[in-house]
Amino acid sequence: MEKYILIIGACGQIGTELTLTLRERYGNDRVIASDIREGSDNLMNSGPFEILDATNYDALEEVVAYHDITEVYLMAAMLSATAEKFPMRAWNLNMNSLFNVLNLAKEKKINKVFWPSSIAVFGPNTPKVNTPQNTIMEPSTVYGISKQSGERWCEYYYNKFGVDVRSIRYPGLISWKTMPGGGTTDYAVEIYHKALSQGHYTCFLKKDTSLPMMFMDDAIKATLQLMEADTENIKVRSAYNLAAMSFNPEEIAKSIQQHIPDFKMAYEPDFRQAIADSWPKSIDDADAQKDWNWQPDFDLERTTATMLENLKV
Ligand code: AKB
Repeated sequence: MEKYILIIGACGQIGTELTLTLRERYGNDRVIASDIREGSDNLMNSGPFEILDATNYDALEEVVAYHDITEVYLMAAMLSATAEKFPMRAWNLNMNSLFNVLNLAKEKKINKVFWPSSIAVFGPNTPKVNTPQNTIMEPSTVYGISKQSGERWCEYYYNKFGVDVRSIRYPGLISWKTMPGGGTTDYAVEIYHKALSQGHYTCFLKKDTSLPMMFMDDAIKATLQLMEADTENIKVRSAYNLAAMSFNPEEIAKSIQQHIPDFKMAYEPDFRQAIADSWPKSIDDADAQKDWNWQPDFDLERTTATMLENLKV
């Protein structure tokens, strides 16, 4: 059967790069990008695009039928910092879009679903270092609660209805093509832009706040590896832990100073500090390594070199 892919939230930080990579892999016409607004030129000009609100089931069903969609990547979500400001909007967007996609798969209108989870599923009572796949969770943020609930529903739809849904708990993602929006780990992208444009950055987290992070190329690689893995190898139907590197703001500043010696960093922690403090410092991704051969390519040094190289004018 021919594969036709729909990306929901295609104009966001992950969606943009995922769409471009899937288009290279499967052909521009087989990958339909969608979002509630238009995106970057390279995304808009490289293949089909639909304006789509994924919380509207009828609109989603129509796009899926029109394009003969077989697989959906649901990348639309409200992230941790914004979700604390708009709890009900976050819950409605994050949960209703997921139910709509899972129900399409349950009704056999699509065959396969990717849905992103996050390290935000973990909470203050979770072991913080090398956080295992299965452990205490108890998320304390609106976003984390929605992601943990989403994981439970994904596993339920797999067990009860045989829905082939696959998921990853993404760490903070670092990319140069599209800015993140509304997350707690966004500082690790903003810092490179500010280092190049102003030579200094004021960080909204304390200097010793370590968090799990990953360069976007690794995140896309993992996503495609998971989606292309044989069904019998997928043992986790909630979401896989995934790791690449962990660092704190002081360490990323030092890695930038290797390239820009005069770069200065200041610290003014805000409400996002409490969110970061509730998350793990590092992640144990042994299951992803074992089940679908996960290995990252980018450490902090390579990430910094690649970010600065691509962002400099
Ligand atoms: C956020 O900071 O909210 C996200 C995430 C870790 O899921 N980047």
